[in-house]
Amino acid sequence: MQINTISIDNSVSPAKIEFSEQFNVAVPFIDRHLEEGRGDKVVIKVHGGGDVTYATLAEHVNRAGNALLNLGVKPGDRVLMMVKDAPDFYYVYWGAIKAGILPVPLNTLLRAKDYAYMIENSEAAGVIYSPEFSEEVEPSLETATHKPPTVLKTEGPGKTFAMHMAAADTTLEPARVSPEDDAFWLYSSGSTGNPKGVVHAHKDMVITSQRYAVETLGMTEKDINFSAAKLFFAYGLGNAMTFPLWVGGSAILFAGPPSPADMHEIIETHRPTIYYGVPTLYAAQLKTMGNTNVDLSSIRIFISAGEALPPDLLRRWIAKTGAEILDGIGTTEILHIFLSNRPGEVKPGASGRTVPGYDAKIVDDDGNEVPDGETGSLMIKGESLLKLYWRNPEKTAESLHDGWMYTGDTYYRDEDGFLFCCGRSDDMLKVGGIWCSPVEIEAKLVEHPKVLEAAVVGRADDDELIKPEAFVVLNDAGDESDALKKELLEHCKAGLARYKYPRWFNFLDDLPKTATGKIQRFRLRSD
Ligand code: 3UK
Repeated sequence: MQINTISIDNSVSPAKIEFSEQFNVAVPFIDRHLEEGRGDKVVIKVHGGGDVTYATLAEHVNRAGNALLNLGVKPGDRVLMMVKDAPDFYYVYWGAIKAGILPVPLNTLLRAKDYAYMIENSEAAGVIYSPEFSEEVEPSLETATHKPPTVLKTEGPGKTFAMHMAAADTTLEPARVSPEDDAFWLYSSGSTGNPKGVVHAHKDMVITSQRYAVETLGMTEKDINFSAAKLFFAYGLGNAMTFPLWVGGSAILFAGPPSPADMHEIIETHRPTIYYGVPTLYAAQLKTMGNTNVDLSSIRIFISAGEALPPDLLRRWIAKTGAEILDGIGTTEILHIFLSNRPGEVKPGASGRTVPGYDAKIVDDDGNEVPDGETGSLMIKGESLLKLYWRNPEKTAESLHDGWMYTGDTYYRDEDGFLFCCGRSDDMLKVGGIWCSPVEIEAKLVEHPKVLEAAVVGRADDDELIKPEAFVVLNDAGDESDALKKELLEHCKAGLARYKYPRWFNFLDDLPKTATGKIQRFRLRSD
């Protein structure tokens, strides 16, 4: 019997992908490259030093998997990762998967309160974190009512996961699992309530890599991938890890925040062939390029996702660089991009057409498909959809219908089959490509002693990119001042993830509400 293998039949379109009954995804993504003679090939280029070959990767993945098992973590257990973009991320993630343990990469920009919730909600057996994030991770471990038995920093002074890896065996039998078994989780935010654990199966990374990276982008082992979006996002996870590992290519990793200057330096130094950004960053890069010449000639494909790429920004980018950007939409639940523009076939303002293997339909409130040109709710069918939301059967039932998933986005389709995004069907915002819940920012504002009530909506900035705007009702109307706006700004910056603070503040006498007292955010939007 074949185990841990995939067969791809290219004679049909889309290609037919079949998995062996026993299938651990770490085998084709990690071990296969040694069999295919890539042992000495560099898979990870770390900006600032330290290349990793496929052979070193495979050895460290085995060590990491064994280290987790030696520490008492069991197959099926969850290990939360607050790990920066570095080879450690690959080791912990794939070591866990190979051992049948579920890695859960978390957004490293979050705060202690967010982590405490995820530790409790996942009942994690382990937490592995980069020392850079101690300030938020350590207090979360103190306050969480669930205490993960294994807590280790990746590196640094004291006991580290690296020490456990060094002491562990270099060979590891892949856990016997099936293509449909749980492989890893990601957390996704919602407009109300807490983040939800999105459970993905072993087969899902094969699907996204084959459907998007190979069949849509034509990625090969020659490609050098550089993602401004970090590995902990589903977007970055595909760009900078699963896609290169699928095709036998390589990725450049950079642990710092994605400033335009650093992006340009890395591009010129390491000469990537595929670059993945978000609209906010492309806008910032354009501003920086106004004064300098940047050599982007190594890049054959520029990609944008996370939020819609404004047509004017795309036009300005093409005018300046001569290169197009491929906008595509993905979600954590579908794991990667399922609608995309193609090289040479870009429509400004569109998310593109369906990626092979995915079907899209746009439906009205009764679930009936609407004619082309009419807006409705975007639903997607495909092979990489989440299995379920962890311990949230209501949300699972609400989102999944006969293999179709509600994305929560409003779209229309034109006569050429291009799909255009018209915004969210809920109040959620994407700020710099990252989820931002108005409810969370409102709750933070209301914590301030002078604030009675608050409402937060999205407002387009000069680049047509959405940022949070706050409408605040004060306890004492007489307190309205610019000094108080500044105080509220500092209050938000101190208590929320960095990207979530409101960029504009307004004072109102009262908020627009429904008869049942629900805030009508749409009445505050300026569009
Ligand atoms: C919005 C877009 C318009 C949209 C993601 C690439 O962003 C990703 O996943 P998330 O779960 O957010 C999903 C939501 O973000 N969105 C993303 N891309 C676009 N809206 N145009 C776009 N190009 O509201 C969607 O529902 O954070 C992006 C790959 C994998 C991903 N998970």
